[in-house]
Amino acid sequence: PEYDLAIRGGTVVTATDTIRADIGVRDGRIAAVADRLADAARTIDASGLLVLPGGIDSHVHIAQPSGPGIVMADDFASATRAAAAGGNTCVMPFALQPRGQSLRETALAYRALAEGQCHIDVAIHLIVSDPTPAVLGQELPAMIGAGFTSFKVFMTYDDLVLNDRQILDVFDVARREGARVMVHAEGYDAIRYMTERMERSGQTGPYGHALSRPQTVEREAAHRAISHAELVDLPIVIVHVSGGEAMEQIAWAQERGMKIHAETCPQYLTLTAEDMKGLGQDDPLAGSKYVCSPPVRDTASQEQIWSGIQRGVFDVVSSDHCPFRYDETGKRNPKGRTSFRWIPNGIPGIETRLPILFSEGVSKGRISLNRFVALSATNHAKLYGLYPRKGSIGPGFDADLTLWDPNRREVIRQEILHHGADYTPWEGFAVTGWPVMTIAGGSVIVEDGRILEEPGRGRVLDREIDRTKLSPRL
Ligand code: DUC
Ligand code: ZN
Ligand code: ZN
Ligand code: ZN
Repeated sequence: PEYDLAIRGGTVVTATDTIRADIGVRDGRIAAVADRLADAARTIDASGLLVLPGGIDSHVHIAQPSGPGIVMADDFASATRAAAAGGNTCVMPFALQPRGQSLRETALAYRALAEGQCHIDVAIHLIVSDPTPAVLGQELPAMIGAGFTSFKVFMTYDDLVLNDRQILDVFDVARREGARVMVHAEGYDAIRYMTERMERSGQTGPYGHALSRPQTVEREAAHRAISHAELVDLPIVIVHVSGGEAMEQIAWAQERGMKIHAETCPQYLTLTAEDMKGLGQDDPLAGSKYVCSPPVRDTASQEQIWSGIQRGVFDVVSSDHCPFRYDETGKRNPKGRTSFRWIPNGIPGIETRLPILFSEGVSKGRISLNRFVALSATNHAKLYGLYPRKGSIGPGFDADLTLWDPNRREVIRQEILHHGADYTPWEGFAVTGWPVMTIAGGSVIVEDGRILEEPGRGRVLDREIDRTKLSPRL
């Protein structure tokens, strides 16, 4: 037969087109997209289904060191298993540089952790926490050249925060070397001040987390990051934007022609700070299941973020999957009972990102199918150096595909998920639209929630710098 696999009769959706077509796969790549195809060794009937580029989640945390006594709930096997079940074929986690440790050592050790353990391909970002002269002068340029072409910097957290001069210095390296920088924009000193104020006033429960990090601290940091990016002349991505205030700063910069990209996440479209009050629950730490940073806001913020998605302020919707269990090693840890400041920040969402975005976005008529594909796959590939290998459907692309039933109704429940966390913040959340098959590199790896393979197929991808693509048209 001419093809290893043919997917027939589906509606093929890319960021720009929606067509009825068959897809022929050979040697793990898409060989043809056509009206009618020659013979294939295996045929999948996709009639009634959408055929989408596999989801790419460019912001996930896997097996990341998270502080004494706190264990991240997913390793590479479980995170990529859950991602695949949720319709994804590529995820991008972070190799976090502990202060005092070489960036090279960090990156290589993290890659070794991933090798052989993944169900789907991964590409690794760095987190730069210690921009010493050696890191700025040699290590960071070397690692960028070695395929770690993107990294994140933090404007808060004791162990990660960079000061303004350090941010300018790493931006400068990124500009010279052609790397993509993601910025966690929340102001460190303002958060510390507010945290102490909340603790003094007795607001120590999970909801205090929201009060300690109001939109003001995010808006200020976003503006500061934008200003630094303007000075250095570096396009940046401001990640996990939670509400209208930071978004307005980004829109303002974009209107002035600055290349500021923005990411948001399903939690900012569907959850609110009220969830952190744990109303009606016996356990005073129940609200900790929703603690993430920036915090989730309110329904007005959700609408603002939707309007930003519709206006094109946002390029990508990622999960910011950052899974901690609700047991004693996670959210409900003993120190967390004394103050919210000890509750680990982050929620699991790698498996539910696509269904929530599809249901709230496409099924509810807020965004088109094509925009869904752009926000969930194509733009991730373009921003982070995986395009035109991944992120769309056409000859030459990896055969990473998700068959999607746009009409299937599901209720999100922990018991149907595949992640390592012991809860989902979306327990009981009803969606319309669900992934029914995930195909990675031309192989069916998930069918109807069943994982068909042991981990090991997924590769760790090196990326190359293409300076002409640093500011892709999205
Ligand atoms: N930032 C993230 O990107 N993820 C989880 C926690 C955080 O602060
Ligand atoms: Zn962050
Ligand atoms: Zn953009
Ligand atoms: Zn994150």
